[in-house]
Amino acid sequence: MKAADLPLYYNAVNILEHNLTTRAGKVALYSAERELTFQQAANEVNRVGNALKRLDVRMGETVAILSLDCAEWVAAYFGVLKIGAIAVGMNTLSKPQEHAYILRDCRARVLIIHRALLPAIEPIRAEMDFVKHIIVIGGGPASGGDLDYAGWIKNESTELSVAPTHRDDFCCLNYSSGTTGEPKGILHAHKDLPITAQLWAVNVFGLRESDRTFATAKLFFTFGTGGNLVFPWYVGASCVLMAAPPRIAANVLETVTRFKPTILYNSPTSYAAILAMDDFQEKYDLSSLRMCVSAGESLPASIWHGWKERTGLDTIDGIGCTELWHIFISNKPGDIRPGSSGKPVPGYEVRIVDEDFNDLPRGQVGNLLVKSETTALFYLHKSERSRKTFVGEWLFTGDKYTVDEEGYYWHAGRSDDMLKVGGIWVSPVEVESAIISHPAVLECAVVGHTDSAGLIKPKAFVVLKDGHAPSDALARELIDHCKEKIAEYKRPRWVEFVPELPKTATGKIQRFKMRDG
Ligand code: 3UK
Repeated sequence: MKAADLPLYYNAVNILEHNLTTRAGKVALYSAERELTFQQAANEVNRVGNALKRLDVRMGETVAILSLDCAEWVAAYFGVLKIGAIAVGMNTLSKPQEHAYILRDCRARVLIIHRALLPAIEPIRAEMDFVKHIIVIGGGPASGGDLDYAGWIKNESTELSVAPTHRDDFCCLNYSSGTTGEPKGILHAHKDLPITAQLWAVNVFGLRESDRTFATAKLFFTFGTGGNLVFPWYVGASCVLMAAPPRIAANVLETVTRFKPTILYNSPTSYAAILAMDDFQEKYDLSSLRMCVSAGESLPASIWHGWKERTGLDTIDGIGCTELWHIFISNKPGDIRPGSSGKPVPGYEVRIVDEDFNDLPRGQVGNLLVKSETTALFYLHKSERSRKTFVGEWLFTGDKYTVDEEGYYWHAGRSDDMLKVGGIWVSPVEVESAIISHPAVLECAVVGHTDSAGLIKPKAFVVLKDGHAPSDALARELIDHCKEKIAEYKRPRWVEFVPELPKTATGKIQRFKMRDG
């Protein structure tokens, strides 16, 4: 499928609404809190759209969503799209200062937030210059000037005409972290949703109407928005949402047992956490699953085989990125090389090149470039950075890859110092500044280190100030110190005390010298 196959004036709410003619009464969304049919979902989307228009939200404006995965997240998302506005899916794990930056950068006037996340914005309320309306999901009377979501949409009409959006109009904005500096805003157009759904979910993965998806990747990641909302609804299938954190393996297994999905989208870290439980196959019922997906970081072959042995299920590992919206190199049911990312998804072109953009022969490791109609156009408010990443028609992914004689692609790390931990970006610089804020630390460097499951986790090399001696207790204290300063998944799992760090002549820390191997 190509963009030109879509109508010139296309709105991605069609992914929901095309279901109304033939399967309006089918359950579209399952969750512990609410269940919605396609008709109910469409009605609530229209109510939200009307309520947003009443707040004077216009085409092209942003609306921020900071919520656990729930029916209201979905209604808010498609409500925003339908009126031609741009949905900003915010990361629920971020700290208040990151929220403050993003709300300022995207200039959302309306913030739709889950009650459970209110503490994350209390400290920054005074800094939220652009936000004029806060809508609170999760029941109960809202405090101060905030509006309660249910009351806000209650008297709105379930009729709403779709905004005349161009297929190239932006519809969603996601923020992705970099090594230094602020997160990068990545905009996608309405066309990118059906194109990624068709090219990967239908043509490669074989998603079908009878499927029921469940993703541990949350809806604020495009991995989650695609895998667990846009793709199932594109083919008339249903999705299962879980508000609880996916870090806890029991939450994931209980949800599978209770809601019986056929497809599980998961990260390698979460597969490893489940495999670490001795008796999960006996305690939980995974018999509804027919196929699993892994993305966000590389899936080691040992985890692929461990999962196959214990569950009998095949896992499709595919690499995606926010800049392309979804998966662009993937294994395929019936054609899997455990440990590899598979082959380019038809519709995406890829190249492996040296530092001067010359194509490299098979077997050599180089920089991965991708060409696609779904590539974002730029990073919002970051022209310098954009020019380095969006090189003509090619996207510089920052990933190192090699392709074997049979055409399978193998991930060989990153060309920057960024780490993917549990499928989520971690900047070594951010972890280093958390560690350096401890009074015993002179300087430090954070790099990726492979754990016993073959997964990358942060490791800190620390130089202590005079008068402080290395000890296990101090190592633990530094890790606890990080937990207070930054999101917990970013904390170092190991601390190694060293007398000095390797540096360039100009004093720049050479993190690559401390990596494994
Ligand atoms: C890494 C992988 C090896 C790689 C994503 C599926 O992860 C997603 O998007 P992000 O923008 O990160 C992109 C980067 O993550 N990566 C992702 N998947 C794999 N590395 N094997 C993999 N299977 O460094 C890539 O550049 O957070 C994943 C769908 C949508 C997504 N946004």
